[in-house]
Amino acid sequence: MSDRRNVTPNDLSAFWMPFTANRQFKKAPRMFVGAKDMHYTTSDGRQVLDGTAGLWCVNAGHCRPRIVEAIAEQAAEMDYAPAFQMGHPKAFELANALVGIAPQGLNHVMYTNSGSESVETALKTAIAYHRVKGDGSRFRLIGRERGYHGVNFGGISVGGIVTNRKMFGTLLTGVDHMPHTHTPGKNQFTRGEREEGATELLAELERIVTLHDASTIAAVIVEPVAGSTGVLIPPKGYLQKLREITKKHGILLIFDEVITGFGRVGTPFAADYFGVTPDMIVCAKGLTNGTIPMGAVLVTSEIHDAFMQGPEHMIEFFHGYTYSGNPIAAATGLATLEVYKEEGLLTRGAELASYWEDALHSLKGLPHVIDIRNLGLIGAVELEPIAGAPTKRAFSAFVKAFEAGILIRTTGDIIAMSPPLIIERAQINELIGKLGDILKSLE
Ligand code: PXG
Ligand code: PLP
Repeated sequence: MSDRRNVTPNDLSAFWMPFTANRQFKKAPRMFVGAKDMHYTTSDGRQVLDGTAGLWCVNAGHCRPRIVEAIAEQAAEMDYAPAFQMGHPKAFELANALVGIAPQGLNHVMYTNSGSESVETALKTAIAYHRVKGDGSRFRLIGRERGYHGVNFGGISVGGIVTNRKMFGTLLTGVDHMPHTHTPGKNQFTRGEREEGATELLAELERIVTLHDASTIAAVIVEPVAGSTGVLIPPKGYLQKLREITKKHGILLIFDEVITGFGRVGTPFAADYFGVTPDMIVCAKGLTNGTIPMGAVLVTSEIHDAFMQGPEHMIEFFHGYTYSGNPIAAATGLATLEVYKEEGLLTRGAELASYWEDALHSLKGLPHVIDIRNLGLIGAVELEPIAGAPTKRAFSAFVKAFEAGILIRTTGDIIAMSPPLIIERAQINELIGKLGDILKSLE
């Protein structure tokens, strides 16, 4: 056989990296080679405090022994079982455990391998649900400007990030968007949720519903708190009103809790924090502490039961993935939920929230800081963009932070943080203290 390899060892060119400035990265790579609890180890042996829980996913901190063991044991015991027309116990156990921590009424679980796949699953379920109920004219989907729902076609269609959409043609048809919940110029430096704005924002939903007629709309999908586009906190009452409006019109409400799920805002799900129960919850990330890819969609009995009709030998829903409920992922999810439970991590964010809020807002007044936002253990610091060079200032903060031993995340000129829920107060001080020094040193 001829040698088809045309690469040299340590060549970085073959891997086309996701959501990365590839050429810039490969000139000056930033590599992690190890992780433990709150820290990463870099390839040059430095410790970096994780201010972002990886990508909003490592909620219990890194390389937790219980989770590591569960992965190893399951890999040795049974690596894979067919997902279609066969089962294995841990997928059922995990579904029960998830229903146990989910808001009341969300009693059934479908598995996926990511947030993006969970979004597709939820959108398809919504449209199919109306159809099995004999209401096939409800096919429209409503998302929101600045919403992030992953990168697959359905998700970018309901999503509202221009750069993620504009390259990809016509997307899904029959989609409309509500306005995002951020009102710059009105609500800077608000701690948590602001008082005003819910009614005006949702008048736009009523307008969209009137335009298309409610009878054509299947579902509204929102992130309870938009994470990816820079931590946009809804005003008080917004999600409650959204629930009322969707219910009134027979429209399903989907909460995309890929970031907000599993304790991020101080409750198991953001649905609990806001006291609003949607018809479906989309989750991923924290479900397995970010270790083994897995996502899930939680649905009400009403939705599930609507499909359970027709001859019993027939498949009820023609949807699923090769790896839906994969044994290693299911074992990992179970171990993760055990760690969350034993350490009280699903509510630890509530204990730390005010300390976190005070620490973040202490950055007010530093150079270039034009806004600070927070909820639970999520925070964002928005910087004034450099004229003519948007994103550059925040990216340079990111690189300096990495050099100074803290991991932050930037989107546009917004710095976002979401540390593992095991963070200690002293580590919050270190994270915010170092970030403050960096902000003072920026051009
Ligand atoms: N929905 C929401 C609300 C998300 O935040 C997804 C769906 C997609 O999940 P997957 O697993 O397919 O990536 C996400 C993912 C960031 C960042 O830094 C956010 C995400 C992913 C990567 C980076 O803001 N969110
Ligand atoms: N493409 C082909 C050719 C396949 O056979 C399959 C699954 O069998 C898929 C895509 C979907 O893969 P997955 O189930 O991992 O999403």
